[in-house]
Amino acid sequence: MIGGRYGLSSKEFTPAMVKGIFDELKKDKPKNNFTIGINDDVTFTSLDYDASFTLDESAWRQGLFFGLGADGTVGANKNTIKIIGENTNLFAQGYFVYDSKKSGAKTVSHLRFGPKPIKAPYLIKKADFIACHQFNFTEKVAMLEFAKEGATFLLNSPYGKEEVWDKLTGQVQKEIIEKKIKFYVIDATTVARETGMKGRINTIMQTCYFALSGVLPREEAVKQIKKAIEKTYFKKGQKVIEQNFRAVDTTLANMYDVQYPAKATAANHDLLIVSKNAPEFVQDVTAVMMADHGDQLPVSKIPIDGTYPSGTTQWEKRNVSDLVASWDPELCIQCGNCAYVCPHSVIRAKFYHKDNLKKAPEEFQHAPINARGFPETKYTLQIYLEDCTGCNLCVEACPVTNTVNPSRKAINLTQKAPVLETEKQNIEFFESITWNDRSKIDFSTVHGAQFLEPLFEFSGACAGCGETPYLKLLSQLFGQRLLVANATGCSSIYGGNLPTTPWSVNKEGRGPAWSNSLFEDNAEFGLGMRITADNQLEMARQYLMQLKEELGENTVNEILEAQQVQESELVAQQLRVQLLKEKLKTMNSSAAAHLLSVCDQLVRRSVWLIGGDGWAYDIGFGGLDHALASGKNIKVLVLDTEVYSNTGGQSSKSTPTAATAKFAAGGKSAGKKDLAMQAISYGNVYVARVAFGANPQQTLLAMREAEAYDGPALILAYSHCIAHGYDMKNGLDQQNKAVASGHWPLLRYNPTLRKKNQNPFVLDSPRPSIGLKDYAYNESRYKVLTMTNPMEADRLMKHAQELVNLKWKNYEELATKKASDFVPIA
Ligand SMILES: Cc1ncc(C[n+]2csc(CCOP(=O)(O)OP(=O)(O)O)c2C)c(N)n1
Ligand code: SF4
Ligand code: SF4
Ligand code: SF4
Repeated sequence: MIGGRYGLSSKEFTPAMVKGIFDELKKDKPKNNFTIGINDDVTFTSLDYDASFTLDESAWRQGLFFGLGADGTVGANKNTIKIIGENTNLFAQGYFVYDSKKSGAKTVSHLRFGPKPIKAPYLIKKADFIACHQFNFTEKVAMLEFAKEGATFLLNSPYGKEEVWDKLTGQVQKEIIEKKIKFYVIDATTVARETGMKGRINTIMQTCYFALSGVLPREEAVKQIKKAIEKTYFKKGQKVIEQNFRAVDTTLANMYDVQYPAKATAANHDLLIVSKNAPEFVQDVTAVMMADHGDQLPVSKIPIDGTYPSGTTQWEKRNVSDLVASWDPELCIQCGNCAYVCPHSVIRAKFYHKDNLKKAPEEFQHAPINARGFPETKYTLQIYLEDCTGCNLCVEACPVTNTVNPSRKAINLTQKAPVLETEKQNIEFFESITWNDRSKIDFSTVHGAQFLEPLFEFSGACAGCGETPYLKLLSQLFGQRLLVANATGCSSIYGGNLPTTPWSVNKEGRGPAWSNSLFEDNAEFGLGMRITADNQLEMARQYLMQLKEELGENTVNEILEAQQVQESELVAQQLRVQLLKEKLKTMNSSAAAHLLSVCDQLVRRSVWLIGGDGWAYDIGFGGLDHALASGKNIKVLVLDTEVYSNTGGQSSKSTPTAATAKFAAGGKSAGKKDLAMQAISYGNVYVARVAFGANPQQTLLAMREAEAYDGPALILAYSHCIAHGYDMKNGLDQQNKAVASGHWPLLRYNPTLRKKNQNPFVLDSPRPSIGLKDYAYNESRYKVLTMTNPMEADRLMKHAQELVNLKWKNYEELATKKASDFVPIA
C-alpha cells in the first residue's frame, strides 16, 4: 500500500497523479498488479485502472458548482446526477463539500459524467463548467483556477450582461480572458423573486446548467427537471411545485452570454477574504481556514492552551442576501423591537450628543431621541448590511406603518447593491460613537435593552432562526460576566464551529467565555464551571484577607463587601477589580500572583447551561436534573425547537402531540413532556416559559429574574425553526399563535415569591383565544399528516386539543392558589 507517503488525502489526488504512481511502480514490475490505499475508504488498483478506469479527462464532463449553504444548490445537483444517470448512457459521480454551519457557508458540488464507469478522486481540479450561485464569491473564492481552457462560466449576478464585467475583480477578468472562457450571467435572484420562489435559485441555476452543458437535449432536460421537482417538493404542496415550474420556464429567457474585452479593465487585486483591518490572528489563521486552506496551517499557529479568540464572525461579511433592512428615521418611534428580534444582531441602536455628528458622513441617518428633556441627544439605528440575511423578522416586528403607503414600515427590505458603499462608511462612523454607559440604561424594557452592546453577533444560523435572539439578549444583559456551557446542537454549531465564533468581546476585551461539551453531559459540564468559579472566588477572598495590609484595609473591605445586583454596582466592582489587578502586577509575592490569577471571579459570574430540547428533555436530561437538584447558582436556557434541529428534525420528548418529525412520521401520539412542571416540583428552582415573539417584555423579565435568583433557574424558550416547515418571516406570528392557542402558555415560577409568602406561580399569558388548529396548521410539520393520513391527523389533533385544555386548566388552578399550597423553601 502506498499513498500515505505523499501526505495527501484522497481528495487531493488527481487522476494524473494516480497514473503517475502506477507508471512508476510498473517500471520495475510491469506484470504485477498494485493497489494504492489513499485512506480508509478510497483505493485504486492497477487492475481497475487497466480495465475500466479512463484517465482521459477529455472523456468526462466535469462541473463545479459554488453555492451557499441552504440555498438548494446541493439538492439540485443531487437531482442532476439522478436525471443524467437515469436518462442517458453516461455514468455519473457526485461529491459535495460543505461544512457543518447551519447556512450561509460555501458549498461546492463536484459533478462528473462520462461514458465509462468512473473511478476517480472525487474532487475536480479541471472543470468544463463552473457555476457561481453567489456573486460575492467572485471576490472571495478563486473559482476560475479550476476552469479548463474554453470552459463555461455561469454567474448569478445582480448586474446585467452590460454592467457585470466592470464589477468583476481584475483577477477574475484575467482568468476569463486567458482561458477563453464562455461567460454567461443570469439574475437568478430576481427570477426567483418574480416567480414566487423567494431566495431559492437552485432550480433556475440547474436549468441553466442543462441548457449550457448540452448533456441532454433541452426539452428532455426541462421535462426531467420538472419530474424531479414533483418528487422533491411533493410534501410542500402543489403551490411550491407550480412555482418551481414557473421558474424553470422563465429561466432561459433571462440568461445572457457576456461579451468581454481582450484585456482586463479592472485593477488587479488578490482575493479579499477578510478586511485588512482584521486582527493578526484573523488574517493569519481564520482567513486561511475560510479560504479552505486550513490544512496548510502550521501547528504553531494554533493556540496552545485550547482557548480561541472570539468575536470573529464580524470579519466574515457573508453577504448572503441581496435584500437587506433599511431604516426610516422619520417614521421610527425608537421602540427597539426590530433590534430585539433580529436573529443576526444586525441592527444596533445608540443615542449620543449631537456634536458627534460634526464628523458624520453626509448620508449618516439619525433622528432626535424620542424622549423629553434631551434636545441635544440624537438616535441612530444602524444596520450592518453585509451581515443581514434579509429574513424580514425586523419588518414583521415593527409596529409603525406609513399611513400614506401602508406597505411601508419604519424598517423595510431594500436592494443592497445601490446602498452598500454608503452604508459601509456609515457603519464605520457609527462604530466610532461609544456605546452607551450600561449603568445609565434601563435594562428592564425592550426599548432600553436595545442600547446594550450585543456580544453575540452575525452568527451563521439559518436566516430568521428563532433560537439566536435569546442568545443575543443574554449577551447584552450579562455578556461581560457570562460563562456558557453549550450542549451540542444548532447553538454549538453556529456558536463556535471553526473558523469563526459569534460570541464576542467589547472594546475593553471583556465578553462571554464559551465552551461546548458533549451533547449528553453539558449540564454536568456547566455545573463544573459553577463549582470552579465558586472555589476560585473563595480562594480570591482568602488571598485578599491575607494581603489586607499591602492592599489597604479599605480597598479589601470594599471589594469583599460590595453589593453586586444593579448594573451600576457591577460596573463599580469591575473597576475595583481592575485597579486591584494593576496593583497586584507591581507586587512581588506568590500570594499576589495567586490572587492575580483568580481575582476576576470577584466580579459576580453568571453561569449558563445552554442547549436544545434534544439535550434538555432527552439525552442530557439526567445531568440536567442533577444540576437543577444541586441547588447551585446555575441558569439553564433551553432553546426549544421541539425537535433535534441540528440533525434534521428528529422527534424529542418536547415534540408536541399531532406533529410529525423524523421518527414520528405518522404523527406523535404521546404528550409533550412538561419540563417546567418537573422543575417546579423541586420548589427551589426558578422556572420560566417564554416566547420572545409573543411577549418580548416577559422574556426580558424572566431572564433578569432568573439571573438575579440565587439558585438554579430553568428557562424554556420557544424557538421557531426551519424544521417547522413554513417561511421564517412568519416566525413571530407563529410564536404569538403558539401562545394564543394555549400550546405554549407563558409562565414564571419564582421561589423568591414563595419565600415572601406569595403565590410563586405566575401565568403570564391570557386564556387561549384560538384553537390549536389555527396555530398548528400553518406549519407543515402538522399539516403534512392531513395530506398523508387525514383520519389520523384529525384524531391526533382532537387529542392534542384535549391535552392543551387540560394543561391550561391545571395552570390556571396553580395561578390562583395560596403560597402555602406550594413547596416551602428550606
Ligand atoms: C450522544 C450524541 N448523540 C447524538 C449526537 C448527534 N447530534 C448532534 S446535535 C444533535 C441534535 C441536537 O438537538 P437539540 O438538542 O434539540 O438542539 P437543536 O439542534 O435543536 O438546537 C444530535 C442528535 C451527538 N453529538 N451526541
Ligand atoms: S432582515 Fe433579518 S437579519 Fe436583516 S436586519 Fe432584519 S431581522 Fe436582522
Ligand atoms: S421596530 Fe420600527 S419603530 Fe421600532 S425601532 Fe425598529 S424601525 Fe423603529
Ligand atoms: S434552530 Fe432551526 S432555524 Fe435555527 S439554526 Fe437550527 S435549524 Fe436553523
